[in-house]
Amino acid sequence: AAKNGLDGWLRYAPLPCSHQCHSKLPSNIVTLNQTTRSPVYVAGSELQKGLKEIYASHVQIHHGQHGQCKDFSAVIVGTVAQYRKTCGPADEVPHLDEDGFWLNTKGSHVRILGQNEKGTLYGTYEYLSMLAQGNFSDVAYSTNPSALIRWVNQWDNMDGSIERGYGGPSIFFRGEKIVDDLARVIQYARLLASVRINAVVVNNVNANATLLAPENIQCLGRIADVFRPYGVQIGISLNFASPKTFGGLNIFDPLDTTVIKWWSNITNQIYQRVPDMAGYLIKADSEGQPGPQTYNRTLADAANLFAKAVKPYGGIVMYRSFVYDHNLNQSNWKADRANAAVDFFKHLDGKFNDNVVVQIKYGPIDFQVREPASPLFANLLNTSMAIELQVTQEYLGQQSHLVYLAPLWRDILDFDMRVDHKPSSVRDIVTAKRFNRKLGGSAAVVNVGTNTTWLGSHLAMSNLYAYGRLAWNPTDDPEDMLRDWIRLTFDLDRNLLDTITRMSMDSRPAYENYSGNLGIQTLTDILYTHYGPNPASQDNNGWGQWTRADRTTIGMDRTVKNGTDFSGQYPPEVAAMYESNETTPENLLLWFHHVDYTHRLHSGKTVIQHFYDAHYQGAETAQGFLDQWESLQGKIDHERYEHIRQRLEYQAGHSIVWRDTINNFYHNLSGIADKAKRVGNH
Ligand code: GCW
Repeated sequence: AAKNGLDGWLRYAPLPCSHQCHSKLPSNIVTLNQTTRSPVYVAGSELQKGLKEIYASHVQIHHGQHGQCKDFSAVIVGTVAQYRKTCGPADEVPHLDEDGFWLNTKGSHVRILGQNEKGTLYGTYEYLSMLAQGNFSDVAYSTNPSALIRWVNQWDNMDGSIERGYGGPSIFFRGEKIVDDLARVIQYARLLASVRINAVVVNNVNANATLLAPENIQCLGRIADVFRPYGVQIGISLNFASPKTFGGLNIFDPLDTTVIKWWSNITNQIYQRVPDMAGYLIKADSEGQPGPQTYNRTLADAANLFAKAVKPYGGIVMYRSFVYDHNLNQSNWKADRANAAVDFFKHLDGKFNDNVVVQIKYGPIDFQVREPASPLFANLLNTSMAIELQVTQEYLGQQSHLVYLAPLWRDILDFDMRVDHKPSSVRDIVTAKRFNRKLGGSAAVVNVGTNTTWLGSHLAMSNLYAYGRLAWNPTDDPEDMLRDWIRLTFDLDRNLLDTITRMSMDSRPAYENYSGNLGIQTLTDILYTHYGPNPASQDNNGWGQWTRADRTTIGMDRTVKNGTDFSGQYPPEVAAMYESNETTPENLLLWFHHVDYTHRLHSGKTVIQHFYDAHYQGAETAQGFLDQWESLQGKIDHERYEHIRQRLEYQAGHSIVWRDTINNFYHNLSGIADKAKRVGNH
C-alpha cells in the first residue's frame, strides 16, 4: 500500500534485512489473548503488519497454547498474568505499575509483557519502533508511566468545524451528528496508543449540549468502540447550562436537586453505552461560558456535582483552571489576568472531591511562546492537578511555522517552584509525587483533522509524538525524542536526521526571536486570529494580554513592590527571584518588569537594540530552514517533501513580515535608532 502522511511515525517503511536482522527477526507471534478487539489481539496484528511492511517477513499469529511459549524465536505478547497462566512463572519480570510493561529481546524469544493489556500494546509499539529504526540490540527493561492521566483534548464542534484547528474539519462530527465512517478514528487511535495516550476528549471545551441527545450518546458509543481496542478511553466536554438550555429545566444551579438528578441521569445513560468512559472535561465561567457563578456557587461546587455523578463508574472530572475576567481595564495598573487562576482557585484547595483534577494551562496567560510556569501549580497542595499543553500551535504559527515544542514544555516541567523550600519541579507536582496525590498527569490540546497531514503540517507531528513521550516520562530528552520521530517518519539517513534535528531544535528560539522576545509574549494578533504580527492589539484590549508599551517604556510590572502582585503568587524563593529585574531571567524580563527601552541587559545591549537584533536573527534562522530542507530533496517522497517545502518557504517570508512589523512598530513608538541602521528610513 502507498505510504502517506496518515501513518505519521507508524510508517513501517521497508528496510533491508541485514545479517543481524535475519538472525533476530521472530518467526512466530504468540498472543496470549485471542479475543478480537482486545489490546493484546491488536498488538499481535500490529506486529504482523510491522514485520511484513518493514522486513517483508510474513509471520503467523498463534494464540497462546502452552507449548508455543517455548517456541524458538517467537515473540510473545500478553499481560504478565496471562503469561503466568499460559507459559509458567514470570519471576524475572520486575514489579510493574498500572499500564507499565517489560520488554525482553534477549535470548531465544522476545517477550513483551504488560501489567495490563494496554501496557502490552505499548510495549509492542516500543518493540516495533526499534525494528523500524533498524535496532536489533538486546534489551531487557521495564518502564512505567509517570502518571495515569495522559490525555488529549480535541476542540471539535458538532458542526464539524474545529476551534483553533489547522488540519481540516473534524474526524468525529459533521452537521451536528457523529460521522458514519470512523476509518480515520482507527488511524488516530493507533497513533495515540503508540505514544501511550490513554484518553481523548472528543468535543470542544466550548461545549454544545446537543452531544447529550440520546442518538448522539449512542453514536459516542461507536467512537468509544473504535478507540477501546487501542486502550484509549473517551471523555467528553460538558456545557454547564445544559439542564436549562437542553434539558428543559429552568435552572442549572449545581446545588439544586433537580439539576443534580438531571446530570446523574444523563451520566447513567452515557455509562450504559460507554461503560469505560474516562470522564468529563469542564470549562465554566470562562470567556462567556456559563458556570456556577450565575448562582453564586463556587467552582468546587460545580466540579463536585460532576464528580459525584461519575464516581460510581470510576470516572474523573477534569476541571479547567482557565477562568478569568475577559473585560479587564488597562487603566488600572494593578489589573492582571495572570493573577486570575490563583485568585479563583487557591481558596478552594482541599474542597474538591478526590476524583476531580484541576487542569492548568502551563503558563498563567495562554499558550504563549514564553511564559513562567503557572503559579497555581504551587498553590494547590490538597488538590489533584494536571498540566494542559497545546500541540495545536494556536499562537505559535498555526502549523504554518515550524516550532518544535518539546523544549518549551521541558522548560515548564523542569521549573522548580521551591514549595516549602524543597525541590518542587512542576513535573513532580503534576505527576502527583510532590504532594502525594492519587491522580495527576497531563492533557494536550491536539486538534487533528481530516487533512492527510493530520495537523496541517507533517513536521508538526513531532509535537504530538513528543507530547505522548513526555506524558509518559517527563524527563525524556527533546532531541532524542526528535531523532526517533525523524527516523520513524522519514528515514534513517544520517544527513537527513541531522538536518531535521537542527531545524527543529532551532525553531522555537527562532520563533521567539522574530515574534516576541524578553518575555513580551508573542505580539501576535490578540483580538481575532492569534496569527501574524499585530503589536498594537496587545494593549487596550479587555483580554488582559498587555505589554504597556509607550514612547519610553515597555513591559508589565508584575512585582509586589509596585506592580500587580503576580510575582507574590510564587513560593518565597521564586517570588524573590522574579521580584527584582536583576535576578529575573532575561527571557522573562518584560513579563515581570516595566522598564525603559534603554534599560541595559546583561549583554550590555539596550532592550530596544535587543529587540531589533533578535528579530533579525530569528528571521534569518527561519529563512535558513528552507535551504536546509531543500538539501534533502530526493531523500523524501515528493508529496511530503513538497508540502513541507511550501510551508517553509512561506515561513521564511512571513518571518520577515514579523521582523519588520515588530521592529518598525517599536522604532516608530520609541524613536530610537537601530545601531545597525536596518530599521526605519536611513
Ligand atoms: O486560547 C484561547 C482560545 C480559545 C479557547 C480558549 C480555551 C477553546 O483562543 O479558542 O477556547 O483559549 O482554552 O478555552
